[in-house]
Amino acid sequence: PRSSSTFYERYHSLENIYFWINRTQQDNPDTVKVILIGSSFEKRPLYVLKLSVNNRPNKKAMWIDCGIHAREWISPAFCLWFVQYSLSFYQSNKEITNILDNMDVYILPVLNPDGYHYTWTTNRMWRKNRSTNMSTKCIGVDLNRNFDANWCTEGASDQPCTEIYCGAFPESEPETQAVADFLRSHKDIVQIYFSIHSYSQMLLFPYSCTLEEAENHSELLEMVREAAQKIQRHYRNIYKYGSGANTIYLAPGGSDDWAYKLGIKYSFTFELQDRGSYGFLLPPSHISKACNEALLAVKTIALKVVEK
Ligand code: ING
Ligand code: ZN
Repeated sequence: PRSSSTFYERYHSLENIYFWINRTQQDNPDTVKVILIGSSFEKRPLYVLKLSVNNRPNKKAMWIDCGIHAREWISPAFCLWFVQYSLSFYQSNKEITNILDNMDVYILPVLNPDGYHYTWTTNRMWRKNRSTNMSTKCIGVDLNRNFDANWCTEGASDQPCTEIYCGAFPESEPETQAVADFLRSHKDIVQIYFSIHSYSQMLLFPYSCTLEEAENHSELLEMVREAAQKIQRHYRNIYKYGSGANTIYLAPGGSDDWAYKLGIKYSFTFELQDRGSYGFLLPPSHISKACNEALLAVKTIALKVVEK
């Protein structure tokens, strides 16, 4: 029932997510820092939350970004969910405690704020960012085709009016550039990369930009297999898993492939609920289960890396 749903079981406007970021930092000054990593095409700030529970030097880190595609509302909801869970259950849940004791977490709740805002005001099904270009009247670049990983080959389009437009050149978009610059400057500490999408219930890893296997393919496969198995046992829900190109489709210019090629050997894209009944319009009543499934997968993989 609506009366009993919490803040985290609802979708939130961009403005409210900005308020939430600010309040979360103020309420947890020892644990949460807010880092401005850049701004969007329409000049909205791109804030990353850094969760860090102790001052141990030389800690590794994990990155999670949400909301690269505007209409995938469950994705930003997951980033908020993850932060809330981490802050609430550090010291009481042994897995999240172990993870946070060993790594900092960088969370970008809305990678594509202009697109997200546009889905709240104008077109619920918008996917791309909102950048304009003199040479066309069509708006937006698919930010998950704009990274420098076999950029704009088969599975992307150089036509600005399509949903999978790769942009004028790799990292042409300020949102892509901000993420890429941050990860380049933190590549020695970031061990795990997660990008959260919906829908279709899949746990994916590189490559999506080629049918070739990643160097540690079997290790990545084992990680997502275990995560999918845990989701099935705990939540009775099926997630497919495998490399992107083999499991979903060939798609160049994606963020996880780029992060992998940068040297982040544990790089993943999750497609959260559902498998198409509601698609992008997942009802708020499903947020809790969808986020708990993804949380279990993140924890499973992060623990594997911590325990290596
Ligand atoms: N799916 C992703 C997309 O951008 C993907 C699939 C994963 C592409 C990893 C590239 C790399 O098309 C959705 N739902 O957006
Ligand atoms: Zn997506």
